[in-house]
Amino acid sequence: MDKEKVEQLKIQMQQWLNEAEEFINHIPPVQLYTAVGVVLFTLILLLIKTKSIIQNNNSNNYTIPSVIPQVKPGKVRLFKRTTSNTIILTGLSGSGKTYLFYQLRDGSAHQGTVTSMEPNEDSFILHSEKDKKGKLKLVHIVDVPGHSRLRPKLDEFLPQAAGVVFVVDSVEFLPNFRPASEYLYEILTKASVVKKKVPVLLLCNKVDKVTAHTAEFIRKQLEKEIDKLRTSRTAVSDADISNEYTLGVPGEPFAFSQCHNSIIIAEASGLTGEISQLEKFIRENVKP
Ligand SMILES: Nc1nc2c(ncn2[C@@H]2O[C@H](COP(=O)(O)OP(=O)(O)OP(=O)(O)O)[C@@H](O)[C@H]2O)c(=O)[nH]1
Ligand SMILES: [Mg+2]
Repeated sequence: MDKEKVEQLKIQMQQWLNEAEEFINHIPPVQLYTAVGVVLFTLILLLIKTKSIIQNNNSNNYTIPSVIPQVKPGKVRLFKRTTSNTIILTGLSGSGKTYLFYQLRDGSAHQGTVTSMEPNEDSFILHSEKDKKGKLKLVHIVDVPGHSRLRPKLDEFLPQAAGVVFVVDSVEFLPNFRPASEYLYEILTKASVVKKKVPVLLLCNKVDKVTAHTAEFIRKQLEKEIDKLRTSRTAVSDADISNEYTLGVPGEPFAFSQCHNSIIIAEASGLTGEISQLEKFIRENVKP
């Protein structure tokens, strides 16, 4: 009984093969070669893409397990998107990120914002450019809360960042410069920032107050503190280090100019809307 079935199946398959052969013989050779070429090309593209996904995932797993892989499973993009329009606002809690976010979007500070508990994000045309004609590109601004428990959210957005704005409170700078330097150090040593050379703007905010420290003073203090952090962190055993990259030039005092990504410093006031240097940074990194 079983033998009979196998025999029948064999005959059926032989028939199919004959039909397929006949069908192929009827196709003009040019069409046949083109079809084979297209299939091969697609397979090669898929192979290249899969290889790069595996490499991405491997490097992320090895270095920072918490970083979300750049390509999510199921979302296979054949061609890498080369331009991003995401700008991330980061910095300690109370430095004024949410005020800046609303100034950029609405041209007003939405007085009375409270400590943010969730990232605030939106895509829009900068308020100051709303009346401009011509080619304008939407910018995607993400304001990541500074509370230490919410900071891991940053890792979700960094892989798409076209630029990072690190907001510093220039008025309350001295009581906060240690935690601020630590947070900045953490960002500057992240693989997602170093590898893609993401430009960073150090934005000294709240300059409307006369007691605000100058950008130059803030830069020097941050550099000094990062220099100390660099020495102490390198001394810790390798196993405890979550930062993948070391900063600056060994043996030389740390300076932002030694970083491979561009790090610039500017001033702003989210309260009064003096945000032209911030807008310039956004425009330079999110091109229409
Ligand atoms: N003088 C002055 N005060 C400001 C300015 N920007 C913000 N502030 C004050 O700083 C407080 C905090 O500002 P937010 O924008 O909420 O701070 P944040 O960085 O979003 O803080 P988190 O959401 O906790 O991370 C505000 O309530 C304002 O009182 C500024 O440009 N000048
Ligand atoms: Mg906020």
